[in-house]
Amino acid sequence: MPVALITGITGQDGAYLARLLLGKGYRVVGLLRRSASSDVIGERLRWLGVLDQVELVDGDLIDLASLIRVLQKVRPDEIYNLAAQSFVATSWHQPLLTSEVTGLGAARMLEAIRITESAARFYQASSSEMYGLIQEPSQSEKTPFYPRSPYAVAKLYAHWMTVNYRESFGLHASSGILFNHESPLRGIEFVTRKITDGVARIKLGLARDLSLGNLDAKRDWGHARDYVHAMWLMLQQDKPDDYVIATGRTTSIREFCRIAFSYAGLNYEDHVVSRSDLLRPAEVDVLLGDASKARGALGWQPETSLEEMVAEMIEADLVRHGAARRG
Ligand code: NDP
Ligand code: GDR
Repeated sequence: MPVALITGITGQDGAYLARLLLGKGYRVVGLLRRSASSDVIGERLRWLGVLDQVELVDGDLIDLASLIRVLQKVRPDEIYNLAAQSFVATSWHQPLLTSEVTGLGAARMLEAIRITESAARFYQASSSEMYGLIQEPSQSEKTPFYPRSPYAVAKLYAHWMTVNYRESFGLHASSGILFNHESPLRGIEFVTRKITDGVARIKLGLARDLSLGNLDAKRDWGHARDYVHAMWLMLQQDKPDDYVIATGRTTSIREFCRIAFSYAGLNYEDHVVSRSDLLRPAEVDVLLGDASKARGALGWQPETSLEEMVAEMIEADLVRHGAARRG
């Protein structure tokens, strides 16, 4: 039975990836950092019905010794490094922590692989944020990077360390440059989930308005369920490589609002307010991914449209708020 270690298993992608790998017959072990809020740990895994099928081991990307111990104990065949301080806006408030976890954390895991002489295949969760101030209208693996936040700078470091360890030490290390992907399990602080949660609250009469920042930014949004499949495909290849994963369609926040509010029979212009205090110090104005390489080499393509995903997210938020209201 193949063994997979997932860092960030309690996050959105970790939960979907765990379910995918369990379905493929893997033993799935997740790295879990200590938290005082143990009652909410595993909420996403529980939502997907797989919490009791995964093993959780103590560890933290900040603590190299814990990573070495986990690799010695678990002996994984595949390592998916998804853990990160992943919220771009927070990275300006906590740039050093973001560098420690999102940047150096990946380097620590790569070092742990070397030190333990593990033959595990390694996946690094790279990001379209690395393109930042875009240098080409459509971004592929060949497009130069221009990061615009401490988060993106940290991700770029982790990306190049992954490439460097592959070239220096022959590690089977791949980097997935994933564009934004969402789901009902997306953190509430990210704009899509903030919007679908807001739509549900307004529809149920629990709120009237929704405050957002920049409505003109554009993102290439896909579904997390489809994107974790691409992660797995990358580690099944004979040769490690880097791949862009994206839908090839870009949509503004404003248009996302229009689609989401109209799904619930509402007009976004009656409810959405743009607040200057929610703007970022530096913005990524537009992202549009070119995933031709992944389509050709991995046979990967997105299965879920933006409209289908929005509907799924709103339905889930209506259930959450409806259930909360019933107490
Ligand atoms: P989430 O923010 O939902 O999950 C982040 C995970 O990292 C959580 O499990 C969190 O644990 C864990 N974590 C944070 N700090 C540490 C630490 N010091 N040690 C161990 N674990 C830690 O992210 P997503 O699931 O959305 O994204 C997964 C990865 O993919 C991230 O690296 C993200 O930056 C990257 N990415 C995401 C994209 C997206 O659109 N979703 C696009 C491109 C890249 P806890 O539950 O304890 O907080
Ligand atoms: P992003 O996602 O920064 O692209 O990073 P986020 O959803 O936070 O922002 C997307 C865009 O929406 C604009 N925006 C708002 N964003 C938030 N969060 N809240 C608001 O109220 C709001 N109003 C407008 C932002 O300015 C931005 O332009 C995500 C994360 O998952 C990263 O970890 C990942 O690497 C990238 O996607 C790809």
